[in-house]
Amino acid sequence: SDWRMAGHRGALIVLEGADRAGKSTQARRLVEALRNQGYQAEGMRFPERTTEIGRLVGSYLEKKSNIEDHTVHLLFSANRWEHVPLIKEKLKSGITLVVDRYAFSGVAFTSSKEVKGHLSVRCRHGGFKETELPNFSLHWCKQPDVGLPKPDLVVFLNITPEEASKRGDYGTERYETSDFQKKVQKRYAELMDDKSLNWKVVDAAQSMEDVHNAIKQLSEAIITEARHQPVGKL
Ligand code: DGP
Ligand code: NA
Ligand code: NA
Repeated sequence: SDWRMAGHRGALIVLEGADRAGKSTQARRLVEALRNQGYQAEGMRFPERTTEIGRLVGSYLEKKSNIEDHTVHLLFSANRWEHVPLIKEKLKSGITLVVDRYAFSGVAFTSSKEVKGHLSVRCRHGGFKETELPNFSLHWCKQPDVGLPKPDLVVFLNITPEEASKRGDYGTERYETSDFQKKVQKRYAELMDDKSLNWKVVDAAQSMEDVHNAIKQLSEAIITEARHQPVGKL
């Protein structure tokens, strides 16, 4: 119906960044702005807490339940996988999806965890030796999301932990401490070394309007570029 999208697929646009970078606000504003320009656009967010798997993840984040670290990593990933049919259908029908967090949050957050506890290893000549459990490697963390639809654009909203803390206190959910968020930032920096992905860093300390305009410009360019290309895979 609209000249901008007729017959073409939509783009998969992901917003990433530490907590308090303004992702959710910017995702909403981007969808609104794209629609005003005549594009078909919809928002999506992960974790999507309304499914059965999402409710498990939500209760874990609210600290109402404890779930073993590897297990919850797989649940976050499963929560993305259960939306893949919907993602593919929307893109195919020409809808651009603006996604608030994706697989990169999974890797950045889980790999920032220190595994607590020790492994007791039986020695050859009797007795036990305590060895530390390894931390989560980026490699391990990435595996469950391999094969997910690949974003055409990943916007990283960059904010220093100092700037983030000026925006008021963190909430009370799991991960919402400045020490943890600092580790998360470092992990994102490592993930951005992957040049097979279209990362764009936007300074999230700018005014809300400037951040919005930067993201909108990047998004419009990618919608035009992506529509002739097949959707890739992570
Ligand atoms: P929110 O974006 O406000 O709904 O918060 C979700 C929280 O969960 C946030 O602290 C980031 C974290 N998170 C998002 N995806 C994953 C994931 O795949 N794995 C882990 N461990 N944490 C995630
Ligand atoms: Na949060
Ligand atoms: Na958010």
